[in-house]
Amino acid sequence: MKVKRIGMATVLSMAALWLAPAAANAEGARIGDLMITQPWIRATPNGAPTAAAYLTIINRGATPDRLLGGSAAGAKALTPHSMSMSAGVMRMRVLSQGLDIPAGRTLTLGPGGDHLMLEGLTRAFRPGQSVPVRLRFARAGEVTVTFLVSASGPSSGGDMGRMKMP
Ligand SMILES: [Cu+2]
Repeated sequence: MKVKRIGMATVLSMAALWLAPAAANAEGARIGDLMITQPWIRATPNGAPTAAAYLTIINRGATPDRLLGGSAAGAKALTPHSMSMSAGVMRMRVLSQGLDIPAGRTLTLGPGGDHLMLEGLTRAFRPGQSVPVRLRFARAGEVTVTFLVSASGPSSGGDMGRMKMP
C-alpha cells in the first residue's frame, strides 16, 4: 500500500512538470472528461461594453457535452456566441442551446470564430491580468478557470489556438 502511494505521488509530480510550460502562460483546468486549455480574454480599451473569451476544450470521454455559459469577474453576463459570415459581414449570435463538445473531439474557440461573450463589463481587461471565469457544462457541471488577458493570444507567438479565416 505504501509503495503504491509513493508511485502515485511520482506520477503526479511528473504530470505537473509536463504541464508547467503551458501553465506559465495560461492556466487550464479539468472537469470530468473535459480538459480545458489556452483560456484567454481579448484585452479591452477603457469603456468597452464587451469582451471575447477563447479556449480549447478536449472531450476525452465517450459522451458529448455542451458548454452552456457561466460568469466572469468584471462582466454581468457570459454566453456562448457563434460567428458566421453573412453577405460579407461577420455576424454573431447567442447560442441558446450552448456549444457542442462532441465525444472524443477537441473544440477550439479562437478569434474570428465561435467565442464566449462577456457583456456588461464593469472594468477594462488589461494584458497580463488573470480573470477567474466560471464555466457551466450540461453534463460535466461547473468549473472555475483562470483566463489570461492578452492582446493577441495565450502564447508568446500569439497564433496558437487561433482560427484561420477562410
Ligand atoms: Cu459575441
